[in-house]
Amino acid sequence: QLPVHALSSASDKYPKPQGVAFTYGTAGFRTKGDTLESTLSRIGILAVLRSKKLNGQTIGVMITASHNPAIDNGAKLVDPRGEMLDASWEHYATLLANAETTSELLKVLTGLIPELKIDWTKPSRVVFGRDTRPSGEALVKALKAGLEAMGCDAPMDMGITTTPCLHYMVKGSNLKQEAQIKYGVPSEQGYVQKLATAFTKLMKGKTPASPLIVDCANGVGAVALAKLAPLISDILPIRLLCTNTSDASALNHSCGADYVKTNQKPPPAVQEVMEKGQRACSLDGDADRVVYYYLNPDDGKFRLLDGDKIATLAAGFIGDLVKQAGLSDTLKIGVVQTAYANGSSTQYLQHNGLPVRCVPTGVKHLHHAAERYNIGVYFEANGHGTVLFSEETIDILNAHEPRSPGQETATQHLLCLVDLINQAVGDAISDFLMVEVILAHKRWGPVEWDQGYEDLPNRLVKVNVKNRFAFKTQDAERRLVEPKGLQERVDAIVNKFEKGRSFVRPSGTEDCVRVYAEASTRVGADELAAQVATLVS
Ligand code: NG1
Ligand code: ZN
Repeated sequence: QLPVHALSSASDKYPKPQGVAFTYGTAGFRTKGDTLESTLSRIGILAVLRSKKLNGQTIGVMITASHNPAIDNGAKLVDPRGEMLDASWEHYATLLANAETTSELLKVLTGLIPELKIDWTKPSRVVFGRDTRPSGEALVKALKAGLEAMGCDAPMDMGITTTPCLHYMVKGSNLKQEAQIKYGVPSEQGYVQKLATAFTKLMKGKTPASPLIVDCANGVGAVALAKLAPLISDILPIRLLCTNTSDASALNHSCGADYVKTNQKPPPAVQEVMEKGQRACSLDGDADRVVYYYLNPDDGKFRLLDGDKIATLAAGFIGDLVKQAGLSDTLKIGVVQTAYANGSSTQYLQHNGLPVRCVPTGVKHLHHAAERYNIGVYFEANGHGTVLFSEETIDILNAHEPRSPGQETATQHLLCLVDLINQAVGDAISDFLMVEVILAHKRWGPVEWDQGYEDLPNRLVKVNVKNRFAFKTQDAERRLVEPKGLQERVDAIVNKFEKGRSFVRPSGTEDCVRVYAEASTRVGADELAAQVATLVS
């Protein structure tokens, strides 16, 4: 039965701060790190319930605030197959986090256990990790208090690790022994080894690439790459920048994927060393997101190769491999985007015969939609994403009897890609290795990659409003249904701009409404965004 005594003392030790309401949103809980201790202790409680509910399968907890400033922190739960927590449980997370007192918490729990039909006799397994944020250590303590109070059997602490590595761990821990041998050892070392091996196989016979600059956002990506980069340095020399994880204030400060995407320029530290035509990429604070960029060899202008460009590159290359393997009638590829995908990228994909679906913002929506294809490519424009191969697809590839050496090679390449690309969640490191493989196979530099299509000029602005929840959307967030009448007024403005497109949605991670606009010219995109923003505020 519910260990009331242990739970009470854990809860008393980590009282909920008054006057704060926590919400489990798109990225789990996220706010100032020093207000999150009670929430973490309660996440510990919920993780145990979730594990028991799922018959003792391993559940993950990742403590990170990704690209946000060092002072923020956050936490999210990872389900057994390495995916985000099932949406139906987000509500319970919010419920537990907001119980004002210990007795209220116990009351909520007493109600939840029968409601969720939790069998208390089941075991519970939890693995957790954190990024490099200073508040992480205290939050781990609080989490452990919750886990221990619930009698969790030996929770596993991965220490400082990347978000995707934690997801990999969770997925691997829940595989049966035979499947696990194929998948890789569920440990950080196992993951690094798996990536290095797959990358080495895929790069066999290719000329070593020119050096790649990687901006680690002064975050945990630096720690992970310090282990991986030496294993592949013969094939891909990597120049690691922004690797300062000892100075907390440096995290995501004037560097990282978000800086590059938002400011449309290289971080100062990269700018200093970057040569024209050389490719660079920037990770975010927990290494689950990546964007590429380069300086145009002719005029030195900054060119961004964002998540959309990565998606089109990957979908094109994998599509070609499927054809070469003789499997294009069997394996269907699809691309999943959000409304933030540049209109040119969508058009380009459709033009190349690739089915494209648009879903609401947030990795979980993209992931689920991508699972419906044999091979599902999904990326957010900001660089979160991955390529999923369904179980059936992997079986088909393994059983495929090639009719020519060409078919054989293509099939093997596809199987190696399954290992290289994180199947649980997007991984900045695994993603950039995939990009490097594709560029090497195509003998492309960033310029050739960039030539597929030209991004429409676009602008993303934040608007502070009184109540962002008053904004309700439909059609994958592309249209407002509330406030009433507002969409019609947005449409009227959009119609004045050539190739104009704009939409308004409430952020799931910040207290604001976002306005996105694109148009045929820079001036047009800016003007459209400004006009729609004025309408909204
Ligand atoms: P919100 O705040 O809901 O717009 C942001 C990003 C998402 C996703 C989440 C999770 C944009 C416009 N939005 O969501 O794509 O990455 O954070 O981190 O980039
Ligand atoms: Zn992130």
